[in-house]
Amino acid sequence: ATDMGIDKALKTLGVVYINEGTSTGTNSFSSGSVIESYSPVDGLLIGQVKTTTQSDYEKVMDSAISAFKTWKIMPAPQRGEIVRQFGERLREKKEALGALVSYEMGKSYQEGLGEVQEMIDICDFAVGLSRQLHGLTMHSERPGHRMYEQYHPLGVVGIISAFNFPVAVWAWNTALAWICGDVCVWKPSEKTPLCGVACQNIIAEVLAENNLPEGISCLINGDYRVGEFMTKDKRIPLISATGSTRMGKIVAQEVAARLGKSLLELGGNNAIIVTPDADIKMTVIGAVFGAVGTAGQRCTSTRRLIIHESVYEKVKNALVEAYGQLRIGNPLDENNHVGPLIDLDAVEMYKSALEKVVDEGGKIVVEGGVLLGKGYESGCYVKPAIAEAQPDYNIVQHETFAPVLYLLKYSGDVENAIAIQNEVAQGLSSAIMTNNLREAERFLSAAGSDCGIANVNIGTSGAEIGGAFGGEKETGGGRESGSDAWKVYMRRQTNTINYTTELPLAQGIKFDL
Ligand code: UN1
Repeated sequence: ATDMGIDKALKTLGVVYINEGTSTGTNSFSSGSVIESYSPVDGLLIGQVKTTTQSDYEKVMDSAISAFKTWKIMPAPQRGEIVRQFGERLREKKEALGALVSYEMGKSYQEGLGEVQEMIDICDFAVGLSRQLHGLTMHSERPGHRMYEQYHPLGVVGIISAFNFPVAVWAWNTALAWICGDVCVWKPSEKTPLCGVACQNIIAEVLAENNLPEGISCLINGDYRVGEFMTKDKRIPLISATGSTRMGKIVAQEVAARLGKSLLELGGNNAIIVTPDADIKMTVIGAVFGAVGTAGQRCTSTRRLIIHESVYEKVKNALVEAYGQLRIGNPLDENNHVGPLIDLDAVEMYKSALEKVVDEGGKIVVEGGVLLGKGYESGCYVKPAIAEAQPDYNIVQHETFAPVLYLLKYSGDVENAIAIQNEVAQGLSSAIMTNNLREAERFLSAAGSDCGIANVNIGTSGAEIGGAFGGEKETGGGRESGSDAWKVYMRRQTNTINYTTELPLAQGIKFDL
């Protein structure tokens, strides 16, 4: 177990405990109704925040817009220095923030720490990037002309994040946006508002120490109605939203209606293809972590295993055995593998998925169920389940944010497995387990996986921050985090300079006066 008790963690993070009032988080201006945050770990009330009203929101936007004036003209490497300090502060507070993530969201303490590590990693990445916001130079077709492009800050970036990664997804966006010269307004999930307050407190401290306006980082609280203040606000050129496909479709339309840009990270329906000569031990580790890690609440969680008939029974038996060893319970106790779901609604969706798969003809191989009794008082702990199913079942086509894994069988060539893998509406993460070079390359080729992430001999979850993260189709098409994902946070400008005394026109056009 962690020696970072939750009281100590909250104190370290400046988050107000329930008996002592309401957490505001600096620069949140919130004055609306109260959101209470209950822990799915023990069902207890942790704390509360106030929602942001429309007039609070106007104050937030004023502070963001005014901060942008200072921030956008600061040299990018100096902005990088602020992000470096933020990363340092995260290193100091890693245990406390990891514990709060674990307690408020329900993922294991190890995974809570892992999430903070992703924040630290993206800060390091952003610091280096702050000296590499490169544009190209081109050769002009006109004599005595120089042509090049540069990237300028975009403005206020709106970030809407989900409960399952309550701190890391914000950091992926905000660390890049900051070095790009943008200021950010963040609406964390209303299911994990205290994580938002904790992060805001950390960055506010760094900004104050550097005499910078806190409007560089703003926090707003509430549900989708508060998100709507941003999606409809034409002062916000970019909205980055993570969550369900249903939410993403609404956000995309609202932002598109005013010709804003959106970066969407939506649902996944991620599969691992298990080929005849897959390493079964590696397959089981990858599949079990992918399916039950974070209680199946990652957008990269493994939902489907597409197994060749020749190894089907072997893989199934190994999985049943592995599931038998899973310890479900308090995620702050490091002996447990699986923590609770986020809330009782999530438990209902889990139960309904298991009913549906049976209704459609599926067969349960590892029984699910809600856990009751001592240690499970919150009502949010469920048993990870496995069902044998057919690829075209309605429920298999659907993303259920819970530890439910579907076993699908294929025969013949790997192409058949790839076809099943691609036959869903979502396109986030995918994997193949094989020692056969031809199969692996086929899976990665243009005729292979249609997902944003395609792995060989690795599961579907646990991507590193250095690559671009995101997916195709109903996953929304956005890319954030590593590679050149930064470009979406900037506006590109093409510059042509004439250093002659003539004014030749492009395309050889003559216009003599
Ligand atoms: C998410 O679930 O929204 O690849 C993000 C992973 C993590 C991030 C998941 N690095 O599983």
